[in-house]
Amino acid sequence: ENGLERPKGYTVSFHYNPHVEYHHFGSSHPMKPWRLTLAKQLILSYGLEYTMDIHEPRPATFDEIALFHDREYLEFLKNVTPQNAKPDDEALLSFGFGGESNDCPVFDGLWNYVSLYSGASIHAAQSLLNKQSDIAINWSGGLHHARKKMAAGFCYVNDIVIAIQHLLTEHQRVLYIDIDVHHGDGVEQAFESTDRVFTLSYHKYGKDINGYPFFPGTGNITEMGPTDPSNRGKGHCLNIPIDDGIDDNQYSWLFKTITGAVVQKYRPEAIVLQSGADSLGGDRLGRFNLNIKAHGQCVEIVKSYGIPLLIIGGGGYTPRNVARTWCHETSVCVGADLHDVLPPHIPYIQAFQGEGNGAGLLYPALHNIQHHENKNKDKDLQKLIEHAMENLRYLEA
Ligand code: VJV
Ligand code: CA
Ligand code: ZN
Repeated sequence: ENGLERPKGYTVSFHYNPHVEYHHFGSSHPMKPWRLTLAKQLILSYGLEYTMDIHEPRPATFDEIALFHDREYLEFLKNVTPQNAKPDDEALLSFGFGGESNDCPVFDGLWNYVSLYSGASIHAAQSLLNKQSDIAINWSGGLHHARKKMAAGFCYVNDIVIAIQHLLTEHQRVLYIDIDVHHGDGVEQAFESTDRVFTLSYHKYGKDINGYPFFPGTGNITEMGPTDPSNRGKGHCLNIPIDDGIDDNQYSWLFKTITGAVVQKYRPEAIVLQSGADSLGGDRLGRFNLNIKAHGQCVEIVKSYGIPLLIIGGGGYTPRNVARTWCHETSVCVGADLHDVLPPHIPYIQAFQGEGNGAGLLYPALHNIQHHENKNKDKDLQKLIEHAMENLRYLEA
């Protein structure tokens, strides 16, 4: 008896193919698929697998990925290897590979990697559609920057867009919510011309320490998709630009107020939540000061709407905290309370030991680690909320 029982009234399903873990972007690349190994080990150590339906989905096929992506791009993606890639090849560059930044490297098993995480998102969406589950989870997905024929920002195939396309076969309106610290630009663009998907992204926006805009450089509050009044997608997109150092209370206030208003006005039939963990304090690429429970509160709020929910991962570049967050959020989904002291005998326990006060705990105080000065004043956020509400008026007309 571990105190974890199957919650009554709704079902949670977990979609994960462990082969994703074995892929490497390159030695010092910040995107580390083995963070998924850590997350899975924590989830298993707390016994959460007994509270959900566990699925090991097969990789997505070429045709399944071509539901969104360009076939020529996919042929390239499928066939390119570190051995045959020519660094100044025009096709390579035009598809978003190589170039000055090495954001999207060509690595061994690339096609296998993209088909594994996409397969899990498709399978999770199917499980919601055939009502096998009410909340479906895929921590290996959430690659929100990928375009129809281009890789961008560590993302090669946009599993979110494909999953939403599946949900649209039976649902009239799908709400996409993105709490990754980066703007969910690829998903926004894919659905910019339809009113059947509303995209809502919270992200860091503005000049970075080095004077360059924070990646990808888009997502101001004024960016609401197409401006042509005849475009059905007009107004079905909301961006919430946030400055460095936002704290738990401010983020929760923004998230609750704005997401609540969108749900009330748009009345989605299904929700997709990209829960990128790079919005946590102490993230290697992030700029916010959020603690794990504040991040998890977003999941709690979205779950409380009682609408079919697909939860996917995304960014997250301090692997131990990514694992903690996604383990906590899995527990939020199934309605379990986890002990702050990590269970004994977890594999890779040393990964959770090296950080002063937080060592050996599930909920270390992340807002103190690499603290970013909070540049968000409450009165600025109040103005931001008012502007967001103003933007939502388009939904009523
Ligand atoms: O900021 C950028 C692009 C540049 C151009 C070139 N310089 C070198 C880097 C800046 C404009 N890219 C971002 C991409 C972030 C992608 C986030 C993905 C997600 O979380 O939203 C969803 C999964 C960026 N920030 C940091 C890096 N790139 C970065 C890339 C590396 C690296 C270190 C930092 C690539 C390779 C290696 N180190 C070895
Ligand atoms: Ca975001
Ligand atoms: Zn990110």
